[in-house]
Amino acid sequence: MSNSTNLLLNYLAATPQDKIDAGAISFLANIEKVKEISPDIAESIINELRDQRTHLKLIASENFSSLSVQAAMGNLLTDKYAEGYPYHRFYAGCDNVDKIEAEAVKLACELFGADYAYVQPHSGADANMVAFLSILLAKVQDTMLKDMGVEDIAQMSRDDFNKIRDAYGKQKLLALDYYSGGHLTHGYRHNYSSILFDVYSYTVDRETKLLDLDALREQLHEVKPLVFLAGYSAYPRKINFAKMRELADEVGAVFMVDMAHFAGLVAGGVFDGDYNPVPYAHMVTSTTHKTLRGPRGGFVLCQEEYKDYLDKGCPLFLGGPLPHVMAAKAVAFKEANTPDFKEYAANITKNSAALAQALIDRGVSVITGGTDNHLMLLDVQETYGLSGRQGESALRDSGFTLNRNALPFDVNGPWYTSGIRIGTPAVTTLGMGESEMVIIAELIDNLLRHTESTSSNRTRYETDPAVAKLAKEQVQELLSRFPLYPEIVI
Ligand code: DSN
Repeated sequence: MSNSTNLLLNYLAATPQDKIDAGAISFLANIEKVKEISPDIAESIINELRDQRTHLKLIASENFSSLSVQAAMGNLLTDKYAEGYPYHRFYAGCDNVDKIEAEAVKLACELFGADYAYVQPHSGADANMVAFLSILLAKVQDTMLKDMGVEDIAQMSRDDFNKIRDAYGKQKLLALDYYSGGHLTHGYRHNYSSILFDVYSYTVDRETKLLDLDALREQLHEVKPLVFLAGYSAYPRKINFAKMRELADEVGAVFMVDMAHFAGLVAGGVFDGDYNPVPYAHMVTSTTHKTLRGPRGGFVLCQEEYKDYLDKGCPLFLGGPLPHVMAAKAVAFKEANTPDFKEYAANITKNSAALAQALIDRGVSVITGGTDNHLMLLDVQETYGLSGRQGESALRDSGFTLNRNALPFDVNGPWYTSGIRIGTPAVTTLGMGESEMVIIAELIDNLLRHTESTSSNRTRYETDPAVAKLAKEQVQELLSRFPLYPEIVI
């Protein structure tokens, strides 16, 4: 491979010694090593960097992890099997993985003030599955085993074990409806959660699009679920978890919170007191890569009573843990336990509020009239006569990356949708502030006002070419002031 195409050597030759950065070396060295086997994959990684540098990332569930997080993930730790949990493994040679996982657990507990953390889940969906199964084991299986006087399920007859399996299928889950902002794993019909549970959903209020705790209380008393689940992927307001726990206690439900979206706001102290789920929920699940800004992955926090059940996540459901990702999670938990991260978390919500207000000032229909967290939902059908899919695509053409999203009671369904969801975690990581949010609002609104639906099937659209061109230039100008990974020169 010639030096002219070797990004690492070019970088080293062109960079003054005191400016050389280990993160940049590590990234570029990785690219060169991948290139030796697969130039196409190396090219795609570089192209992804180019894409993220030239598009404004407004996807509410994405962020930019640090190069330290990325470096912890890309190494030989991927080669190690470590089924079990720290210092209790089904494989030999796990001493270093034991230390890594134990450190990640300790840091997660410190960061969130939790009794116990389980950091093996590979995603938020896996974290929810581990939590659901742990609750079923604790509340259904163990209670039945006790009544039957049996200690080990492996010793049970097929008929007796089937009694437990039958009982699992009858357990009720009450969770936020997908269209009201709940996640797929919260009982969506096309998801495993609706196979595992007899699912009941609560919705937001049809008028205000806000959660109505009085209506929810009534529904809880009617359904009496085993699991009462709070948390969301697309709800723009904060939730009073202290109050929700009181409601759960009234009917003896296990209170579970999925904080995947707002874990960074909890870690950074923006959601505190009654709005911090950790002291109130029996079980809290999360991802690590959204507002928390870590590697792609999941984790679960729980109160002491569920600790031993969570530790069975593997072999119960998860395959081998990913030691490289657990190492990166530990790095991210450490990064999040700093004054800088607190400031970052506060800025996410300041930016979100500023962006929502600027859109409202321009006449855009923002669901619930604003936001308390990192995300907002725009009704693009009502405001511009566009489906969410048309809005998403038109914006992407001009340099915005965001996603369409179903709105409460959406008549356009989950594929076309009537909404777009906007989040501020990534642009806040780049260092943008409230004045940039006003610019972004102007660009989005102007572009969508000059976009027309050109097909009855809610797919095709046309944007005024002059407006699209100008928006693209303005996005590039904005991004040039807030470069992504400026230390990496390609
Ligand atoms: N896909 C994530 C989101 O965008 O909200 C949730 O899993």
